[in-house]
Amino acid sequence: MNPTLTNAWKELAQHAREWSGRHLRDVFNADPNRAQRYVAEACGIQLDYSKHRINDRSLQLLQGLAEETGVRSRRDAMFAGEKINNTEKRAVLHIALRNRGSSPILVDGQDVMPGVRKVLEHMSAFAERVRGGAWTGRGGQPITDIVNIGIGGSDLGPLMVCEALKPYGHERLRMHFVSNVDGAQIHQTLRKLDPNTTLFIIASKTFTTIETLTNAHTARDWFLASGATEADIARHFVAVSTNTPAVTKFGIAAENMFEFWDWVGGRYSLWSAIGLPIMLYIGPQHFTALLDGAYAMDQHFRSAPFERNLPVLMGLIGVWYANFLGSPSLVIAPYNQNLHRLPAYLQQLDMESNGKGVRADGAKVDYATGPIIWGEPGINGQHAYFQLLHQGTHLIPLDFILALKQQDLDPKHHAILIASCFAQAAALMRGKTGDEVRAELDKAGTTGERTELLIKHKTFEGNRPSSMLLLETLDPLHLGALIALYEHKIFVQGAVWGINSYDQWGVELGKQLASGIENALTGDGGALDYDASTQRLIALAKERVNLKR
Ligand code: G6Q
Repeated sequence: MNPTLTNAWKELAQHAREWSGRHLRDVFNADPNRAQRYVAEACGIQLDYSKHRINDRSLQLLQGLAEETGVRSRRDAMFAGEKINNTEKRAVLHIALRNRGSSPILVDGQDVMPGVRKVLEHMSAFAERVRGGAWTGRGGQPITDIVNIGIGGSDLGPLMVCEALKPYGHERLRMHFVSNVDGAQIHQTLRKLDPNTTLFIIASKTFTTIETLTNAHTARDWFLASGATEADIARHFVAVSTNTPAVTKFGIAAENMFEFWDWVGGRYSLWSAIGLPIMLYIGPQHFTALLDGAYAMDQHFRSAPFERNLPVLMGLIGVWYANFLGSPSLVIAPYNQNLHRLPAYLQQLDMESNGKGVRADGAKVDYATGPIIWGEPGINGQHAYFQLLHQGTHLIPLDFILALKQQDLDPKHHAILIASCFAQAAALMRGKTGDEVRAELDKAGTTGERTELLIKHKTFEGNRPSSMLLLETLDPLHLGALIALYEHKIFVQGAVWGINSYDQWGVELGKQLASGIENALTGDGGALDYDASTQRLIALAKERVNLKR
């Protein structure tokens, strides 16, 4: 449905006018309980949303919008295995991958849970052997290095989680992730490795992705060139895919393939066999805790009332900024170093899901949809992009993410980390008035015209909103819950906007276009189907560099 036709949308548009000219500083001053009231908590994650341009009326209207646009029934349809990915006619069941309940989840009348459990057992048995040293390379030595070759959804999730959970990693195993088809990445990685103790995971849902297959063939050639035989491949190459024939054709035996299903979207797949590198690195027990955390968040999303439901609150606050306050962007600022790949991971998760201009029913939207997601670890961001957030001309809300506790915690470092995070959120909200700057300048002895000039530059408008997401600790359980929180936040927004968050035709286009140009670059023919600019670029590349298939 078109959300702009709902009553709530019209009232929200009206209500948004009340917010123009209102400063969060005054909103806090007027309500001494605001800091306590605008906090929600679930699964060891606290969401403080008090520093947003919202009040009780805004929240009530936004929840009304969720009701009118059918967020509740769509959520239930997803959990029931209905084919809510209508363009690809697929169910959307990453929630089944971490389902700890005993009820079946049906797709086309078939319970998917036995298959899910079987693959998890296959992964665990394999992981135990590799970790324990029983699975050896061709020379009989234990595996020391694991290279995941995959891209997009088959790379970012496992990479982000392995980085986030480094303190839980196996001490003998070094993890490597190769995604880019730029040969520099695979060659630089291979240079460091011993073929006799390296295990490659070829991760591709389709097993047709050119980047992954090119890197996989290069890895196999490198392995064979070291003196290994075709028969040795079985001990050094495993695959994660939905495409058994293509995996077998590559030379990987069926028993070394870990299966998943078309109802797992690439960017939602780290809970499936795509998470194999995670399980190898942190072990089956910690991997199970990751699933448990996500399952707990699934239960919260399914059952908590909207006014205390974390994904619903975050989703609706995002809709408020995108559609009523004119903000096109959201910054992800984790304050823990091990979460340094979280912004990139969430960038894909959100932008590939909700970067859509057509509703599920085929109608073109005439309202903003998915936000532009970007960011870097917050503490580094303070020394870089935060300037624009403080004094630039765009309204860009932030998600501050901070784990209160973590492994490798140095209290002295952690105090500075936490202080910086809280201080930034406070400064963005509060700003700094001209009078405060003047007082500082007076104290420093600055006078006259210079004072007047500096006041203009050193005044911070403030009124810049943010969420504060506090994790009790950064461990597998809380990380699982955090990722699932974002998955469901994206779901809520997609449901309000009436779009299909689970297809990715933009990604498919890229895959199609590259193969046509590659033919033109490596063959004799031109590329007559392309525009003049692209043809000129193709001719230039052909003239300057020797390319081959
Ligand atoms: C994810 C996207 C995309 C996909 C990659 C890799 O949702 O569809 O990022 O994961 O293009 O695809 P394969 O796993 O099929 O190689």
